[in-house]
Amino acid sequence: MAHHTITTSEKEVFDQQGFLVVRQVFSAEEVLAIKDRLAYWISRALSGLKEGQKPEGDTVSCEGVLVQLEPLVAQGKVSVSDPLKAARKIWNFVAPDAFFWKIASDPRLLDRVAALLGPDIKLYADKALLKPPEIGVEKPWHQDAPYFAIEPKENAHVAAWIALDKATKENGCMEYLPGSHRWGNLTTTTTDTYGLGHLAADATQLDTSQAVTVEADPGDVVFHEGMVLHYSGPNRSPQPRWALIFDYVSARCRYTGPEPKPSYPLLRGKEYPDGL
Ligand SMILES: O=C(O)CCC(=O)C(=O)O
Repeated sequence: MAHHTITTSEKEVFDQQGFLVVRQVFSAEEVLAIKDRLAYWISRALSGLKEGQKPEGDTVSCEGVLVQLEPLVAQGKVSVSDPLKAARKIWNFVAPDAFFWKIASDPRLLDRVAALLGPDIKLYADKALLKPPEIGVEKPWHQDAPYFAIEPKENAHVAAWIALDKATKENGCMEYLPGSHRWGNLTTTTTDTYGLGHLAADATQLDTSQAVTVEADPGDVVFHEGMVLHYSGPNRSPQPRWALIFDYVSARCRYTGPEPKPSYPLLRGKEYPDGL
């Protein structure tokens, strides 16, 4: 089986910038299959809403899969008939769905993650951010690791951000502050834009003119380090901007959250007695 590792220069880019773009990892057919499967779960979860049912808060659940409505939809300010254009986020689909387990364990991702994170890899979270046309809101500047109940925060997490649509500046592609994974934890405030209560960095303290905008085609993957500052803007276009994201962490990390500790599946390598 081919080994999909990264080159020395790719590793250097990742170490220096905190993110690395790898183009055309998944084929157009694979991307369509992923989108179909996400659409299946979103439609199932939101099917009750078509009949006028109101969700509890902004999130609905279906067999453990969670779907969060876009804030303008949840607040009743915009009415969207197509459920696929009403959802902001879907998560927890790997546990109940072997299709997504296979994608999360795909060697094209795990070989590269192993080269960046080390050989012992657990899945901390799986999600898709959907940024629907015209109404998808921004995700403020933040680092991921401060969201996670893990220690240490540095060199412990790699996200694989997989473009499922063409992602452009206009529909809210990813933006990164290169090198910011070495700046320590700046994700220390809460912004309540749109009632989403995001943990975020204070953007007024950041020189965002240094940000690198990463436009992507379907099937491209951005690997980013858990402490790199990143942002995605609102979707002002008529096109959706779906992305699938797996948060991989080192199995050596300690768990720092409340008991009982959730079970984080080991995807590769070995468990550690004091590890996650
Ligand atoms: O996909 C996006 O718009 C934002 C993703 C993100 O910020 C994250 O995965 O932490």
